[in-house]
Amino acid sequence: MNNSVLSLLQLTGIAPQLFRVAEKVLSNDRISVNEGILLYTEGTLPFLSLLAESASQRVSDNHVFFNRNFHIEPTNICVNHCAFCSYRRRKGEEGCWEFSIEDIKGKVDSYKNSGATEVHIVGGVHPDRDVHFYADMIRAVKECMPAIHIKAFTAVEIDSMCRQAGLTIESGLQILKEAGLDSMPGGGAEIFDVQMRQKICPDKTGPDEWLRIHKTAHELSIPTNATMLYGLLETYEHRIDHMERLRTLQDETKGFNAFIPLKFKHYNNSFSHIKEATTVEDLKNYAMSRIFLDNIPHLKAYWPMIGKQVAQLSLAFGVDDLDGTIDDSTKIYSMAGSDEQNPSASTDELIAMIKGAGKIPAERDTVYNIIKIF
Ligand code: V47
Ligand code: SF4
Repeated sequence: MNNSVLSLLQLTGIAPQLFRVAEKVLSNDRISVNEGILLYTEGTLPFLSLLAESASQRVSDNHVFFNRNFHIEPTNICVNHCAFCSYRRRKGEEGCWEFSIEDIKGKVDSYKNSGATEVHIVGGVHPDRDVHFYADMIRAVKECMPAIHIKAFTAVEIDSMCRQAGLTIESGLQILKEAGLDSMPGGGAEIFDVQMRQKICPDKTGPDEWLRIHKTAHELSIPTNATMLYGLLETYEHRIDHMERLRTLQDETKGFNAFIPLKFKHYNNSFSHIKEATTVEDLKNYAMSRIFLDNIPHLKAYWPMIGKQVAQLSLAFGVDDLDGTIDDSTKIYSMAGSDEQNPSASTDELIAMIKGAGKIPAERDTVYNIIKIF
């Protein structure tokens, strides 16, 4: 099959250096940093789609995954000052919130009979909530829904909550794991280049520390995801550098489940003057992520950020995961101007999106065990 694809590609008259990279991808060989940059700059959309779909088929065999989940954002009070953030508030500022553990229990209770298998908990870096507070929160969630998978806290939140308790990352993560933390989401990675970070998130946990926290989680058998914020000042070289660092860690630990490119949304933040990436750029970026990250099993399109139509299109560009039902429970993107102001999708809607793209819908748990094929 790959040989016939290569013959077809030859007929289209693509440049010899692109043909050689295509040969590598179609034979399951890893591409280099320079080849990644070449594909980003020279690869056309149909060409990248073809390569990304071939890479995706090897992992997911035409399945597209989703789960039933809801989000809890415990607070939007944050000590950091990321210039792209529309969500952060100072303590006492209008529009801030900080849920107590009782509040969180009430929210979880309302999902008891919803069929949700996962709760995603991410929020701001609170000035005075430490690891013990968050361990209590996790225990309270498990008390309400003992079978729920808790995917919680970015490396940036973990970094701060451990420091506040005077604990190492390893001890802090161990405490959270014993309380019931099952996995970690991929946020806070932004773009790893330090000069870029200086401009967009100067006081956030740095790239080496972000990677070290994920490595420590993997060593404690806590699987994690990884993200990349794109469409904000960075170059293709920065994106490939970011993915290269993730690919290197994944070779070592195999602890990342999914990669999630996060499209910069510009409403109501210090970078509102920057135009958002085009849909063509979104699709190219998904394809490149699938092609370059040959060792991270899944590629997720986070539909509340890009909208359901682009998410459906992304299924032809290497994406094999649409996240979940989410159920109107996240504010981080609606406050940054996402089209999805009240993000919620029924399972029927997700199934129709996947079937409409010619793929097989598969409901999964957080760690990609298949629950049901539709
Ligand atoms: O790290 C904040 C991003 C992330 C904006 O692991 C923005 O399954 C775009 O961790 N425009 C947090 N992005 C969200 C997160 C996440 C989301 C979905 C799935 C998973 C997963 C994890 O949100 C932050 C930051 O990169 N973000 N503001 C903005 N204006
Ligand atoms: Fe805080 Fe996260 Fe916003 Fe940065 S992106 S200011 S860490 S809430």
